[in-house]
Amino acid sequence: MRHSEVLQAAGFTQADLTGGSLPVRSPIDGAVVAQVAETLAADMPGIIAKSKEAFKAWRVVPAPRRGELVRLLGEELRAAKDALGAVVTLEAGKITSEGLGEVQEMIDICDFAVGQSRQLYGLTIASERPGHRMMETWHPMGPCGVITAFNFPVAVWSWNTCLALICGDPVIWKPSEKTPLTAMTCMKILDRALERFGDAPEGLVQLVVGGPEIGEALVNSTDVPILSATGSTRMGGIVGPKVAARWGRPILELGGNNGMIVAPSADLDMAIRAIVFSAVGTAGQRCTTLRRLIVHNSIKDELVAKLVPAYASLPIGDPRSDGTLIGPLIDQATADRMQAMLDQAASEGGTVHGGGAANGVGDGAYVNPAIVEMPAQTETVKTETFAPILYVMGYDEFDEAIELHNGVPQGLSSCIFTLNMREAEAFLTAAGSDCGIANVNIGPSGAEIGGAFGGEKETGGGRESGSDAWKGYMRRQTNTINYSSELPLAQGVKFDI
Ligand code: UN1
Repeated sequence: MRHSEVLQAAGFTQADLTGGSLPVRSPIDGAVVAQVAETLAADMPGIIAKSKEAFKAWRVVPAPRRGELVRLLGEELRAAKDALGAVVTLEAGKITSEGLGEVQEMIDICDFAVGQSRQLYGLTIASERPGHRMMETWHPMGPCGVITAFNFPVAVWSWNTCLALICGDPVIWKPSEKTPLTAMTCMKILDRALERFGDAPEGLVQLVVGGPEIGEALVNSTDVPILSATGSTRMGGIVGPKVAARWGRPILELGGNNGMIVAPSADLDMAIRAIVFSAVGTAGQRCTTLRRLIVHNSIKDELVAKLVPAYASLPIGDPRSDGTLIGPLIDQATADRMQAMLDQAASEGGTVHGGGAANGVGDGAYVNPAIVEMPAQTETVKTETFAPILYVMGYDEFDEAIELHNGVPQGLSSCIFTLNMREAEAFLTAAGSDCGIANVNIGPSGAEIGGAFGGEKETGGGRESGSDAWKGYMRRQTNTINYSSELPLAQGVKFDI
């Protein structure tokens, strides 16, 4: 399908796509596919005020009823899966199967959140005082700002929005300036769910499109108590302290530098499949992408000798075509940075296999994925480059592998390939991986929504998606109820008047 047909199928009108100040390029061929309208910074106070009003109404809607809206959103997403997936491919350059996979991730979190809407459980706590009862209650927090990145332009919004909605919080969404069309498509889909729902307050979910000053208004407003931001560590380093300084709650999901330890007992065929998917899938532009391979020296040469030809045979090209496994990078600047980092790694003693522009592919930023054998974990290896570069390092002792693995500033995802249960278990202990996600015999990317998603250190500490991440969108209240006719004080304090 041509770009215009994809946009038409997603429900765009000419008016949506023309006349605005923000050009939108498809990484597939660099074509400008739309000029969309941007939100004015001057409009942000009104947008935030509207969200505050919506909060007053939404917070008292029973949570299972709020879940009904998310259930309807899940239905609408199912119906729009192909259309939205195609816009993800058009605007983010993902291969068709990954574009659809991202929409499936949205559907999955809808289902999760619907169930969760009936399980916003607090504890009942034994009181030390006679005739007293203690409990905790979870209440809605208020407007939730959601700042998302280009690489998962819709799924990350849905993780945050589905939980925020069932928790009673309105949402103001600022997508990446590179991917406003996927965001606008989501809003069209959500509108259909809102219409079927009937009586949701106006402004429950608002989209703001534009540059940093738009995001800044969300970051700085005390009327936006929760600010969830996904993107670079540099961005998080600015956003996090600003939100904290005004006593807001940041949920940060920042850079990763995800590693895999390959132990001597590893099933190498399985490891190779996992390595290739997690290192070159999404053209190396997932925050969970595999970037470091820490391989036992006894199998390192064999593994590299198998990986290099496997890499060379990967189909690179138009992400819409059947069989393509590697689509374009988001833009040429990313390809240039990849090349600069490969040059830097070579100057540090690295042996580079692959890299460079993929010839004969088209007008987008198509690159050959690269494997770089490194003599040590240098500064270049410790830096997250959002491109398909896989650094390979050797180890002799298991403890050395763990040390190398944890010896980077980021802490998102990690894994080990081993059939030795002692190593597998040790990797998951307090002295093992220091990441938010740690896997055994699975690559570091492609997490399911059921688990809490996020990581430590420079990754920012936030948790989104499954498990009890919903608690990040609510305030906890501890309640003590006295049903006796006495007024005993805790800790045995006497204060008779
Ligand atoms: C991201 O790259 O920001 O685990 C999110 C994964 C996906 C989510 C990635 N489920 O790779």
